[in-house]
Amino acid sequence: MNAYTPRPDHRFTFGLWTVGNTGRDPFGFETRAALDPVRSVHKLAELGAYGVNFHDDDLVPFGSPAAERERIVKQFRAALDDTGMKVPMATCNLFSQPLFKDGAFIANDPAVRRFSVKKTFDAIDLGAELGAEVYVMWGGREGMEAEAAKHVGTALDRYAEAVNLACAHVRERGYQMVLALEPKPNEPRGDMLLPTVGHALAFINELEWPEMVGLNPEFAHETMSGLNFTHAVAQTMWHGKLFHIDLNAQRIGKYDQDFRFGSEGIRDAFYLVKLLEDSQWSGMRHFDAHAYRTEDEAGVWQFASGCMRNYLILAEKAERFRNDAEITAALEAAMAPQLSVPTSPGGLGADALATIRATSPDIAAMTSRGYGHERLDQLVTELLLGVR
Ligand SMILES: [Mn+2]
Repeated sequence: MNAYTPRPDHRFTFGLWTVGNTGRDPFGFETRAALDPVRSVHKLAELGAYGVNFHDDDLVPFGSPAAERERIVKQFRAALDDTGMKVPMATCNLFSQPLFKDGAFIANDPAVRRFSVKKTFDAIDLGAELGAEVYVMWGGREGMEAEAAKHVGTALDRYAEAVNLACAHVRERGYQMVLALEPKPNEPRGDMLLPTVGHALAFINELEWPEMVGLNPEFAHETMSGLNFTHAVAQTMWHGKLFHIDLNAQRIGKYDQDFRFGSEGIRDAFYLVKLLEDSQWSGMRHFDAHAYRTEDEAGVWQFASGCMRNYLILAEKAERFRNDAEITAALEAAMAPQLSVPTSPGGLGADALATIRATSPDIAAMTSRGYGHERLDQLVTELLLGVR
């Protein structure tokens, strides 16, 4: 046991689909056997995780009869009881079955849309049954390749309608559950709706019960577009909409990699962990990632441990950042604390506007000053490289 040993109070969670990933990709078949969800629960508990999350079909295979569903859920619940593992989040697979080829909530065929909403209701019920308080909505097939086939504004009408129906179901059943939309720019569709955090935040304002809906931003998804994930999460928090988070690693410009957290983009991962820890974010540290295709089951558990261990190492670096006197001095030299000073301390009234109009700063002094960002950034780099 040491400072980097995961414990349940660190609130690390994994999707059943993450450790259960069989290594299949668009060019090759499975490289390892599927994992029994019960085994994943026991193994993750042993490694120090807090809980597991799942898509409906990860736990109960698509099309299972009611008796089979009951048997599986009973076994799974027994594993949770044995280990103390929780199910903080649930979600619905609306992308694997061929019937979703034209979309789920935005399929042109109303029958496909109605079935997608019904499947969502069932997944919400299954999640609620196992204690989930967050329901994630990733629209894996909500997009298109043939631009002519779907009008985007009308598709957004149908998308909003489906999210509203899900909210109505939660309200009618009286669940303590919020919904979290997960943006992604592309993959598997050529272009997907709600491609970024910004698009999704704006979409929430058009919903029937916007207070019930927030976001589940994912490291890989914003990074695929070349966007700064930490900024996306910070703005999501600023709107009070960070309901869940998907942690993994990704290089800009590549296919959706879903690598072990911290394996790529260490600097970006550091600023993200620093943001979550500095703001004492109370949610789960959820990993939506999978082991490399080269791995056997032992490699899968190395992958899971690595995700948690990297988070804890970066959390310790964030604490060192806070307590490092030279970094604090460099932040002061950069005037970082003054960003909290309002531009107009007097507010928005006539006097305050007059004060702004009368301002006459020392332009030459403002022009000539340096902010010392080179020194500040080098200090952070040395912190991350382990030499301070
Ligand atoms: Mn995800």
